[in-house]
Amino acid sequence: MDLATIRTAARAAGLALRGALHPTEADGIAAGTLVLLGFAGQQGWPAFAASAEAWDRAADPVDRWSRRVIDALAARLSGTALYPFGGPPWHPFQRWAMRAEPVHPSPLGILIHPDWGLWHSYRGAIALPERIALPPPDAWPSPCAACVERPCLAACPVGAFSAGGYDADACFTHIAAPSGADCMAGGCRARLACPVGAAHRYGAAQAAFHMAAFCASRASSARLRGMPQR
Ligand code: B12
Repeated sequence: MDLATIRTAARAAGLALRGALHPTEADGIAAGTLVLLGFAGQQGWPAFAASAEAWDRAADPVDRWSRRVIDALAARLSGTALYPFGGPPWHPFQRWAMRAEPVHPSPLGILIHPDWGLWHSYRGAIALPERIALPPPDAWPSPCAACVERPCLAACPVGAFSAGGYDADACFTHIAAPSGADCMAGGCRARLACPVGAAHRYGAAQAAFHMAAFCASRASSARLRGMPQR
């Protein structure tokens, strides 16, 4: 098997091949190759939007769709599927991604890609027994290194991003209130302020979906911690 075959199989399933790496002993994964799959720009969303999971009104539709599609792909490739959700503990997808493709931590915390900007995510990985030949890693520097103005940091209406990290509670409180209706409907202002990969920004339906899913995830983690629902 080679990477081109996996890329074609992933694309047929509606997913983008996000890169691959050779796990080491420190990763604790008994596999020769770990292949990352996900959404990149507008790739991935149409396949999900046309799925039964997108319309069945049950919880976690993207995660359930990912599991169905990537489990099937893993079975075809004789590999084992791993997912970024379902924790804690979480599989270290961001750390894996930094070894699989030219992504770097952005000031917002999420990884930035020189082409896709902030408009990408990981839907799963497949651990393959064989060691597949991989191209040498891309040495592209982070686009944030040359960005002096950092418009992303100034764009959040409640200043949720700072040197101290991401204040998810401040973000959630704002977007759950009427004053945050713009963020809820149009997507995260900070992410939208980034000029990198602007052509790959999510469409309105995808942006609104992710904001609603983010709200739902915060609400369920608050419930787990015994906090009042907002
Ligand atoms: C818990 C979680 C959250 C929590 C807390 C996030 C936080 N910032 O604290 C909440 C619910 C708030 C959240 C929110 C969002 N999340 Co989130 N989240 C996760 C999740 C499930 C686990 C993260 C984790 O703790 N990993 C555990 C550690 C061990 O893994 P790790 O790979 O080592 O990750 C760490 C390193 O990257 C490290 N790190 C940072 N910089 C550097 C630099 C170097 C050199 C190194 C070595 C490491 C390093 O920090 C990470 C966190 O500890 C991941 C999925 C996953 N499995 O990784 C998604 C994930 C990180 N989230 C994602 C996204 C998109 C979001 C949102 C934008 C969702 C939205 N609204 O659309 C928001 C905004 C988050 C933000 N700006 O930080 C994406 C990010 C994709 C990307 N481009 O990087 C992920 C990967 C999910 C996915 N399916 O793709 N999230």
